[in-house]
Amino acid sequence: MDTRRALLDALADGPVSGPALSDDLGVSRTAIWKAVEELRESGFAIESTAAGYVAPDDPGYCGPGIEFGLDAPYTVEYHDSLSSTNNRARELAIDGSDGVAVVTDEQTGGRGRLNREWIAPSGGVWLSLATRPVAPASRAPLFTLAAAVATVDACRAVGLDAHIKWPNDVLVGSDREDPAADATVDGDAENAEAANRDADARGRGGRKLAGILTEMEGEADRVSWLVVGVGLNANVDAAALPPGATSLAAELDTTVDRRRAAVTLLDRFHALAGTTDRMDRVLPAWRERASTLGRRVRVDTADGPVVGTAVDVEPPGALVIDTPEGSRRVHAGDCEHLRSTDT
Ligand code: BT5
Repeated sequence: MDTRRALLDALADGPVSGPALSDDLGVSRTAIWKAVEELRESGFAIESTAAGYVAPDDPGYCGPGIEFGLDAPYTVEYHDSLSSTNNRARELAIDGSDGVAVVTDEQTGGRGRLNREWIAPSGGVWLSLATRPVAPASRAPLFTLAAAVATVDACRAVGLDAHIKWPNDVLVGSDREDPAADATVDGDAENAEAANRDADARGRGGRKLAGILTEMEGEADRVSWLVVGVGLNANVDAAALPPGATSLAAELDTTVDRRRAAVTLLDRFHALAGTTDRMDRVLPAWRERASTLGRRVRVDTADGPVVGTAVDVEPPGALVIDTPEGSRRVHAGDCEHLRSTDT
């Protein structure tokens, strides 16, 4: 383990004496001092006290701040602004990095699936994990599902109950609610704006809080690199987002601890998909958090629309849909939740 991470781990347990840590790690005192200075320069304000080095009360939303308290063996590369964390993580993964999370405060060229635009102003959790998993390429969809589970748990950790719409949307609220009806009557502009968002969200299965973009390269029998990118609208003004989208801050009416959300997301992802032998945990965890199962859906696939009742998700992430023509397995596509009367 590198000195900087060992220092962060030691600080999590209380004050750290430089000389004692240098003995424990078998590195020079100068190396410890340098690690302290580097962490301070990255925004993690370590204090020097009579008892030794002490972690700051607020570790901050920065690289070491996110690594502090992280159980997963990931390093975090933090930027104030990037075009796309997926692009940076892809560069790192191609160069051989495994377990580096790229995090940025804002993205200027964020991407969704099929090169759609992803709006990512300052205040969100925009992160991509560069990995080189030992897995066949056919298992790649499981990483997307694991990231969706991890994102729901991150939302729950900061106080908002969210759910998953197959395959990669994390939503809040439901298209079975109809809050728009009341809000428009009293003519309140703020409520009307929220009502419009809700109206637009109906059919999408709720208001979209987060999306996931997985990109990979590999042969059939082996992934060479895989990047899982998550965009979570945390402390973002909902007015800056597209219709039908929302943020944690808008839903909770207060700003959330982005550091906590990012740490939970990375730790949960690692618990589910950090090693291939754990991956049989992904589908049960996904089913528990999904709102798509049991719903009438329409999935637009490359071969045309499939309409029916979503009954299960099967390895490595296919949606099983009961249709009048029989059971269909859908591997990719945009999924719409239908009202029971829709055809
Ligand atoms: C997704 O695509 O939902 C995947 C989004 C992944 C974004 C992350 S951020 C970190 C990493 N770096 C990147 O460059 N990307 C990843 P898709 O299902 O195609 O949804 C895209 C659609 O969602 C757009 O066409 C808009 O309608 C809508 N959209 C755009 N920005 C949004 C936002 N911030 N919140 C909710 N919806 C948004």
